[in-house]
Amino acid sequence: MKNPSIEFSRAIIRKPAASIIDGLRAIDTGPPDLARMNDAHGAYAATLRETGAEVFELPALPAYPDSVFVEDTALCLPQGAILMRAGAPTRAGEVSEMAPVLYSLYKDVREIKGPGTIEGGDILVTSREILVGLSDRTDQAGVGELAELVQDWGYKVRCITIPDDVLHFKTDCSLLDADTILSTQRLAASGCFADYNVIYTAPNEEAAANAIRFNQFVIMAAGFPNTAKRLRDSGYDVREIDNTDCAKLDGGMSCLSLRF
Ligand code: CIR
Repeated sequence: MKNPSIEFSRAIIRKPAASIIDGLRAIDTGPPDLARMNDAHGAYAATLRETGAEVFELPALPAYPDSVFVEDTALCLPQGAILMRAGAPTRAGEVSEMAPVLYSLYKDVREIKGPGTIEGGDILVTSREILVGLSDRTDQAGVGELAELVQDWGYKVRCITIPDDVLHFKTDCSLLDADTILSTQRLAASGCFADYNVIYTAPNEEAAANAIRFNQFVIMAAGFPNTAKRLRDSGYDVREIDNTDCAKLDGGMSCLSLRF
């Protein structure tokens, strides 16, 4: 049977805009290089397509520097889609840009209306539950509203406290298969994954944790050889994509797509 947490027939991505140089970041390590980011984005799209999935590529949105990180705008489930409510004020308008796309693809689209906030990067859907990290972008009220919206679809929502200096929950973890999570030690230390198998990122490779399992591939950022080896040794078919420029904006592999 299909596992909708790791098997997908569609993905939505958005081209990076030249305004990406104004994207949000915790620490400024210099401007991202648009040409190199476009190359990496193309490689990412090609890898998704290689699995047989249909990939919808939306045009760049210069008014929203962070709009390449489409994951934060919505949660896509087999039963329907839920439009998020961004915690970052400069990103709020990205949700209304995504809304018509999801209305055209889904019969049931629901909305986080607020006052709480919640961003897709804080949500990990496993085969048994929806885990949501409380971050600077996602608050209790946002999680509560999500829990109400997905209740009739049969989902249980569990709140997780994440380390202070981590942007989103999924900055530090990814689902690898029905029972297995890739995580940093600092995130898993709270015991939040006690009921799962956990593969840890290798020492000093915390930035490898934001990966995606997309059909047959685990797609991860390039440059983390020890974590890549751990994954390959565990039997995963790993693809590595240059994440140099997204990383300057605290983004990674999950942020770049909505998968359903
Ligand atoms: C932001 O700070 O919102 C963007 N610069 C990065 C968003 C990364 N998205 C994600 O982890 N899902």
